[in-house]
Amino acid sequence: MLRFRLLFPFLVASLLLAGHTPAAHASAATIVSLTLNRRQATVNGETVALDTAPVLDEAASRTFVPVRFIGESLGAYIGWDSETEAVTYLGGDTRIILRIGRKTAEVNGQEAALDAAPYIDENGRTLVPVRFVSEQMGAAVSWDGSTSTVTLTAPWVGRVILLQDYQFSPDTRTVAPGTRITWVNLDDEEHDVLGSDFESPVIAPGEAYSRTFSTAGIVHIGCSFHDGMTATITVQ
Ligand SMILES: [Cu+2]
Repeated sequence: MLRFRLLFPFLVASLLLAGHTPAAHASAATIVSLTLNRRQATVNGETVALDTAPVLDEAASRTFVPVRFIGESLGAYIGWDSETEAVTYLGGDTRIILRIGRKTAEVNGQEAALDAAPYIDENGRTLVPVRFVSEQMGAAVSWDGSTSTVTLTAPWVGRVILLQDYQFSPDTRTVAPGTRITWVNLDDEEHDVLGSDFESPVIAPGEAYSRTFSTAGIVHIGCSFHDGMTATITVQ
């Protein structure tokens, strides 16, 4: 599958371009609640089914959750490279790479230590440490021992749009003001994201770009390399 490359110029450029989005709609937030051994979580009050329950690694005293759940609830893209058994999270300006059985991760190209390694359970499900991934993505994590509940609080609502097969996928999307969209290029060629009042840097294969939409309205999106690529984002 995809090999993700680490391109600091891209990260720096996207920080410069997207980092100073006005915080006028700072009310956008994601609150996720998970309970040990329960296959139900809540995301902003809505119940979400988990394919496997969060479990406690007692030796490390760390809670593990299914790999997709955190990424999806916090609005990040989740990539899996079976060759290297690596999980990649791309959301906002953060890229986290975790490897099965390894207590070392990579966050924006820097090594970071884990207390407990991601693993594949006896049912073939991949689990990752919830606190590490959430905190590295910028969410606050709290633990209530009396109810065995982990709560994640992120100051954003995130959505992912793929650049795949020379299309935006999905090509129409309605989001609340303050939503952060992360575009991920899954093609083998470069794309960019062109709006009427902004243009992303070139997005190389495997790279991402993100932008927060604070103002209500309809945003028409294109790619300056490929005329046929169009999408509409409705902010309301
Ligand atoms: Cu393109």
